[in-house]
Order: sequence, then structure tokens, then C-alpha cells
Amino acid sequence: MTERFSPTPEDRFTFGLWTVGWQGRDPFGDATRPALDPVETVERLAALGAYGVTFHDDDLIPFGAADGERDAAVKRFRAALDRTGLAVPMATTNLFTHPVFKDGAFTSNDRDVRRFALRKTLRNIDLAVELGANVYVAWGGREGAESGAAKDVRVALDRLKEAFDLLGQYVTEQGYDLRFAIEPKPNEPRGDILLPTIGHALAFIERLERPELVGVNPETGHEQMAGLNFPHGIAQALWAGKLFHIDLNGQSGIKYDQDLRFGAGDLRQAFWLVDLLESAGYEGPRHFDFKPVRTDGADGVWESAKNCMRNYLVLKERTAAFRADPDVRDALSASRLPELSAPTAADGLAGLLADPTAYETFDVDAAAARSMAFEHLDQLALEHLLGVR
Ligand SMILES: [Mn+2]
Repeated sequence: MTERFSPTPEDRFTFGLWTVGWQGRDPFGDATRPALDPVETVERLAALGAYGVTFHDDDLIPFGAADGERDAAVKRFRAALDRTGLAVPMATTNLFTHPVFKDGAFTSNDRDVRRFALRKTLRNIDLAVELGANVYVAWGGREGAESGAAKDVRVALDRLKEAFDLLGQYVTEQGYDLRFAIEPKPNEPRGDILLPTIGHALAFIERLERPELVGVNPETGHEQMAGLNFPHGIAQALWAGKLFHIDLNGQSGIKYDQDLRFGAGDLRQAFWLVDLLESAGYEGPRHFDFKPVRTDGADGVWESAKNCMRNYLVLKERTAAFRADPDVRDALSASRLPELSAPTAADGLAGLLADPTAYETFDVDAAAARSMAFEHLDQLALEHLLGVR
């Protein structure tokens, strides 16, 4: 029997190579930890009970590596995957570290850079598919500006659409089973980034040639940096059928991108997020995109990786207890949650117009006086989260 809150591959937990591999380099300080070998990462994650691992091209193969070095790196990585059984459900492109991407990749004002960025992406898509990925994440961290005249945003969006249309054409022509997931972020590293929120990304996707191939990969902290309610954003992505992938981490309010381990930061939003993902039957990987704090050594790296998964499982148990509590069911009824599922006008527009109880005889004052009873419901949730019920 497995220990309580110990993950297994069935839990579908995944980590990016760059997460546990973050060396602690920040804008003010150098690395505090040595580089991690991707093979060690694969072995450690498998031992912790993870399902899979994800990568940027440059996490695995140094930028500009010759073909021989590339092949050797891929071969070692693939051997570690085969040995451990770890999957690669997602991959992505580094279009932000090298100085060539200082003004962006798909939307750089420099056309040569845009063409290079597309070729770099297409090359890594081939590798992603070879390794079994069916989601390809696109985070455009450098697609943006610090000043008004520096970027014509409408034209930049044309170029961004052009890029996704070409990527969609490529995977279609190659016959790849691969879908794209756009990762929104409001700022950092650019002063302002294009497609800053889930909502911006969802609207953009509908203008593409192949919208069915493109969804979103929202990150907890990114939406919270914009002051937004992450579970609400995820609910809308699910509603739109666009939650192709998710990045879980922790963030405390509107500040720099903290990338704390999952469960740290806004714990109440984490509770509602797990409640949502589990009750909605989300089947994709639970992917952690976090950074172990730079104060810690290797001990803290693996401790935090383990606890991302543990905290998810604890919250999963807490949210299940909340949903199973008879007092909660009563409170949900008192708050009229079941009523929200009933269509407003199943009788149609004609029925609505002909119904005097909808207007002429409707007792507005009585309805206004009915309490929604949300305080009691929320306290029940809080007590389940706190573990006192
Ligand atoms: Mn982040």
C-alpha cells in the first residue's frame, strides 16, 4: 500500500527540466546551485513518483550545439526515459534567453529573427513528437515592449498569428498528433507582454487558421501577477474547451513572478483550483512550473519537488471531503447553486415574454430580501481547507 499523499504516475504529475534545474540565477545574483544533469533529473523525478518530464530545446541541448552533440544529448535523455518509464507529454522552445531574442521571437521587429525563431521551434517540434509529446507550449516572454512606439501591437499580432498559422500548417502536413498551448503572462521579462492573460489568449486563438489546434497553458502565478482569480480563468478555459495544459505553482499577490512551489502563495486559490480540476475531470498532466528557492541547495530542490505533488494530493483530499460533506450539500442548496444549472428560459423567448411571473407579478422586493447564504458556505470550505472538519 502506498503512503498517504505519496504520488504515483497515475496522478499525472510532471515537471520541467528547467524547474528543478533552476540554478538560482536572478537579475541581482549569480547561480547558487550547480547545473543539474537532465539524466539525474529524470531519475530523481521517477523515484519521487512523477509521471513525466518536459523540456525547452535548450534545457536538453545547449544553444548552437553541433549535430553530434545534439544526438548524444538526446540519446542519453531517451535512455533515461526508457529506463525509468517517465513520459514526455509536453515540450517547448526557448525563445527568450539568447540575446538574439531581445525584442521577441515571433514578433521581433527584425524579420530575420522571426524566421530563425520559427525554424528553431519547428526543429524542436520534431524532437518533441519523437519523444512522445502531444502538447507544445508557447510562452512568448519576450514578445512585448517597454515603450509605446517600440511595438506596433496590431501588426505584431498579425505576425504572431502568422507564426501560429505556420506552426499549425507544419504539424498538419507532418501528420503530427500535436496541439499548441499558449502561455499568457502580463510582464517579466518584457515591460508588457502580448497576450497578457488567459482571456487575451482565448480571443487571439479564435482568429487563427486552425483554432482547434491551439489552446492555453495558464500558469498560476502569471494570472495572479495581473491580480486575477486563477481558478476563474481556468474555469473559462475549460468552458471554452481550451485547457490543453496547465502550469501549477505559487504566487503571493501582485509582484514579480515568484514561481513558488505549488501550495505556497495563495492557498485558497490553490484549494479552489484543485477542486475545479478534479470536479471538471481534467485529464491532462498536472505540470509544475516552479523554482526551488535560491537559498537552498539540492536538498531544497527535491524537497520542494516532492511537496508540489504532496500539496496537490493533500488539497485533492481536502476538496473531496468538502464536496462529500452533507452540511456542504445543504449549504450549496441554501445558496441556490443547483438552481444555476437550470436554463433561464427553457421555455424559449416566447415563453419568457408570455410569463407574467417573470415580470408583471414578480415580487422584486421578496427576491431582493432572500439571503444567498454565502458566508456559511465559504466558512465550511475554509474549515475543510484548515483540516478542522
Ligand atoms: Mn512563472
